Amino acid sequence: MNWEEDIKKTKIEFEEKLKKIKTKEELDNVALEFLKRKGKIAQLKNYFNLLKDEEKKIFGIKFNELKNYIEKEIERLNESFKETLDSKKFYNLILSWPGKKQYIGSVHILNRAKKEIIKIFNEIGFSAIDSPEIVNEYENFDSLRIPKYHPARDLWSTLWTTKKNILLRTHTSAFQVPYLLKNLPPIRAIFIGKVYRYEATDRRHEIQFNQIEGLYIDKENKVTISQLKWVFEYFFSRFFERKANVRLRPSYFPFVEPGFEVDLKCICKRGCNICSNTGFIEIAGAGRVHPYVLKQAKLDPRFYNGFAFGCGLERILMIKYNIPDIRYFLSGDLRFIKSI
Ligand code: FA5
Repeated sequence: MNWEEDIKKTKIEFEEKLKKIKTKEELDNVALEFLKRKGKIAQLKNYFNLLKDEEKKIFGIKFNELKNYIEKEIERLNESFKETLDSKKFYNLILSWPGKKQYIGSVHILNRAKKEIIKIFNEIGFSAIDSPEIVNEYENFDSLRIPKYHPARDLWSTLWTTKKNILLRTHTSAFQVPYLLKNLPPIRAIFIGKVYRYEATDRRHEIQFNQIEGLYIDKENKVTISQLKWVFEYFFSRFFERKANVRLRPSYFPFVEPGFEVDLKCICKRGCNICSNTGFIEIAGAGRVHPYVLKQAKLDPRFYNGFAFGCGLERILMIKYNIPDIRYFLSGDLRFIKSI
């Protein structure tokens, strides 16, 4: 009955076995062998019943030392097995899983379309110019022959800022005079950007939408309405990727004379929802720049002449992609954004 010898032997035996362990399963077996209820450590405990009181104390210390040592070693090995298992899992993940496609976002359809439109107009010599969205009353109205109290102001329901005479532009035409004041003809420019109207929204009307403004001014009566029609036909043929048929219908805008509504022939044969069964889709406003506007830009209407047009960006995208409701554009609905 030599407990000291038994404690030593148990420790050596444990260490020998520990050295040979290669798998987690082997470790579990060794742990069981030493630590289970009737395992090697539990057997050593029997000395408590056999030893005298003074020896019990020393034995208790040595016994606890061994037990703690074995438990710690097993725990340490257990941890290292866990780590290798985890790293194996990690490699499995990379090597064997099919890659999960991440949606990293995309350029919004409105921005894509703007780029595309600029490219088309560049081809026929129009430059894209940045224009401000916050303008003054003169730029948006007065410079364009829409004085205060003129009923035509009602055509553009306005969002005013808290600053006197400052508003969110209701149309891109607000940049015609400021641009002409800084640039001498010949001018071929487009301004694309947001405009704002204080009006009820529906399938075809938004409170914030985009317009493409075109401005062509040259001297000596070089610019003609047939050129205006050609520009529309060229632009729409390229944009819709089919031959576009355009109709100019007399209309009224205070800043052009004569003024037109530009209609695009619908692809339907006998009428459809998009063209409200008329065969044509109203797509833009246009006309010959009014002499009053040229004068505001310090240009002599006897020598200068030109045309301007304003087209709704969302409206032409609705036709191109068959979008039933203009409100989808700003909805932030990913199903819509991902679909086009
Ligand atoms: C104008 O804004 C004129 N500035 C256009 C113009 C420019 C005429 C130069 C002559 C010379 P209008 O309000 O019709 O016109 O708007 C032009 C286009 O913007 C419309 O043809 C339509 O395509 C689009 N649009 C108008 N209101 C809305 C709205 N609430 N929501 C979406 N698109 C709209």
